[in-house]
Amino acid sequence: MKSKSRLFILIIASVLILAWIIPCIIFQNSRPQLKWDWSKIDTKKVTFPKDFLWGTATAAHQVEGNNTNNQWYLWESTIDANGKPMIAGGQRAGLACDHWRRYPQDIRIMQDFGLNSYRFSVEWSRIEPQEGVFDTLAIRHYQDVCDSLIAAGIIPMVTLHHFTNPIWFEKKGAFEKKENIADFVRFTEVIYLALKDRVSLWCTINEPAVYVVAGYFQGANPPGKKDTKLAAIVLRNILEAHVQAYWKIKSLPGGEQAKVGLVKNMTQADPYNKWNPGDWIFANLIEGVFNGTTLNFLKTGKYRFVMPTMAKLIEENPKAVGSMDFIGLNYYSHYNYKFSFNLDKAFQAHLLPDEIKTDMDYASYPEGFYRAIKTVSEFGVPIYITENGIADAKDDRRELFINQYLYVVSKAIADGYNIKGYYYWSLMDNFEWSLGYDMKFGLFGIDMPTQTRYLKKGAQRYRDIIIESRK
Ligand code: GCO
Repeated sequence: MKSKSRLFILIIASVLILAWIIPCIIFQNSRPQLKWDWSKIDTKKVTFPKDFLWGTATAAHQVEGNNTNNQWYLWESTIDANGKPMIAGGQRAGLACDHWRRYPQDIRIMQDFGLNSYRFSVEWSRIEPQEGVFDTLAIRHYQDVCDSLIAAGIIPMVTLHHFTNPIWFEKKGAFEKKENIADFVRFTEVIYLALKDRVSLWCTINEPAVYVVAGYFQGANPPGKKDTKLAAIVLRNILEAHVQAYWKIKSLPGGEQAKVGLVKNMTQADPYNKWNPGDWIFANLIEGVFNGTTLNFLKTGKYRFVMPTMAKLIEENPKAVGSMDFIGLNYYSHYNYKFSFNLDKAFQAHLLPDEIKTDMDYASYPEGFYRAIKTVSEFGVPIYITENGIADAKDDRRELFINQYLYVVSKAIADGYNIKGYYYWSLMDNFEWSLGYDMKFGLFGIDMPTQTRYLKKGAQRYRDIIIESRK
């Protein structure tokens, strides 16, 4: 009898172990969790194409100063139900880096640094302060910025939408309403026609999934909603806005020659423990919605946003296929998730113990950068790294970060991935949205009272790599 019960227990235990391990092996094969031994990698051995674009990236609201006609300006004076300001410490973008006025000085800094491209966003609320009313002086400003860049040998890359909406657009419901997409397409046409003789690289929407998750799921960004069903609708609409803006540009004079792409943030959702099927199930659920929904829509035209018991939206738009001449990749890191029946806990991201921390809520994970490049290469179009950087107030990790992440770019190019340029986030410390000025992403720091820019020691490695790449 004893031997029978032992055999029974052995069989049950084996089945349970297999039911635990086999899914993890399947999950790991589907999404390998790369981990390199950096002690065996010489990150100084990097090479880049001679025509590679070396840039930095900024966004209007974060650097220009005095952007007071968009929803972020209103958000900055909003407090939550507990009386807590929505921006860390009640900070506001305010004068920011005064880039609206100081752009000639900043362009000189870029030129001295050796940069040959600059990604920046056009502030819609400046161009169209009221619905249908366009400010020719604001348009002139961005034409002058482009002329100054070109005169300095710096190629402009323009982002049409970088998180901010004019107040009048926000009041209409912004991208919550499909009919409002036409407003963004009209703005796209006005700006494209105004800058088409100066700009050949166009980013339609910056990080649609971040705009939606932060604004409609987490509630951390405006409009501060936590409505998964609405999030599914807004993501569909803002992706549709990209598609319509792309084809609008293509229909305009010179549009066929313009290079137009979408900027995708590829933060991976990974399991905290790769041998825990529950962690995998939850991580894959988030990965599917944060990355999969957007990537599959652009690849197949099929929009599928499914979060069991929370939201399900499935639609199709064949015009999404081929709506990118390039893909912009923003890469910072991954988040790791632990399964929990308590959804609030389950959606909490975790840091792995052995990863170098940044000042943000994620670690440095250069291997994830390689994974992201591999993922977006599936579109078969050129890749621009439109953002990559580290929040490092002490500037004691920036040089290592630059060495490791640019090693990844060099390795990816050597491995055959078609990467055309790299834009470091960011040129200078700036307004990091809900975290205010506490996060220091800049190559240059700023003494805010005097607005004096100063090059950070850790940033010099980026300049050295650029110089070495041209020898
Ligand atoms: C984003 C934006 C940038 C950020 C940068 C650092 O990803 O949120 O594109 O505006 O400032 O990524 O977080």
